[in-house]
Amino acid sequence: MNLKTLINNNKKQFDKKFKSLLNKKLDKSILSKAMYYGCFNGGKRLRPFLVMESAKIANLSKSEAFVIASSIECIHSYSLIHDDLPSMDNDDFRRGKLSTHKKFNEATAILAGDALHDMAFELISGSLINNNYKSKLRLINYLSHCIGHKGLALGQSLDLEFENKKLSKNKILNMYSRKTGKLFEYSFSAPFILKVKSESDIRFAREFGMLFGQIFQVIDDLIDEIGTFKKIGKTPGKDVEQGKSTLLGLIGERQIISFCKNKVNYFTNKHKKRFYKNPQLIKLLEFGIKRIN
Ligand code: GRG
Repeated sequence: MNLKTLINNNKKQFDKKFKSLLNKKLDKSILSKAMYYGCFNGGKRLRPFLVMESAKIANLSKSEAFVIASSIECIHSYSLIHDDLPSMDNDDFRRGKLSTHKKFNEATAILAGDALHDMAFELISGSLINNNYKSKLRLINYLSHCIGHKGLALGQSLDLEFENKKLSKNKILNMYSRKTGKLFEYSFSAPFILKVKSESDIRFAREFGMLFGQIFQVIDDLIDEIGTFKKIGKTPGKDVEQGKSTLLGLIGERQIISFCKNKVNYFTNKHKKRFYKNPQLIKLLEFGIKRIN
C-alpha cells in the first residue's frame, strides 16, 4: 500500500475515534460547537499519522497513541483557529470552509482555541492509561515547551514580526522550526518518551520529527504560492500579499526542492542504521517533499 493510502486510512480511523471522544467530552454550548467545528473541517491528520508510525517503532499501544494524537490535534486545531483570526493571518477560509471566527464570531473563536488548548492537557493528564506518572509528567512538560514561548507561540510571533523584512536563511528556518517543526517533533517523539526509550532513541525521534516539520513548512510555502483554492482550501498567494518572509522568497522555487532533498540525504546518511531498520521513515520524509504534486 502506498503512503498516501496509509495516511488516508489512518485519517479515517482517527477521525471516527476522535469524533466519538469529543462528542463524549463536549456539549451543546456554542463554545463546544465551535471547538468541534475547528477540529472537524477536513484536516489531513498528518500529525496523528506520525504518532502512529512512531508508536509502532516504540511499541506503544494503539489506544495510548490515539490519546497522544488526539491531544496534538486539539493543539493543532487551536493554533489554526487563532492563526486565521483578523489580528493574525486574517483568513476567511480554512480547509475550504469558513474559518471558525467567520462561522461563529471572533470572541467564540478565541475561546474555542483556548479551550482546545486546555483539552489537550486534559487528555494527556487524564486519559492515558499508562501508570508511569514520571513519563506522563515529562510528556506534559515537553508539550508545554513545544507550544509555548520557545515553540509554536514564538514561531507565530516571529512569523508576524518578520513580515516585509529581508532575513537570513537561518532566521527563517528558526521561525519554521518553532511554528511548525516543534509540533511534528513532539508528535514523533512523544511515544518514545511515554515508553521510556533511551535518550539517544528519543533524540533521534525528535530530530526526525523536526526535520519532517521543517520540510513540511518549506513545501507548504510553495503550495501556498502555486496552489489553487480547491487544493489548499484557503486563499492562495497570501504569503506574498502579506509580505511573509519565506525560504521560497529567499532562494526561489528551483532551489527549494534541492534544499529539502539535501537535508533528507544528510539526515538519512547520518542515521543509516536506524533507517535500515525502518525504511518506511525514508518514505515519510520523501512524502514531505513529494506532496507538492
Ligand atoms: C498553539 C501555542 C499555540 C499558539 C498559537 C496561531 C499560532 C500560535 C500558531 C500557528 C502556527 C501555524 C499556523 C503554523 C503553520 C503550521 C502549518 C503548516 C499548518 C498546516 O498544517 P496541515 O497542512 O493542516 O497539517 P491540516 O489542515 O491538514 O490539519
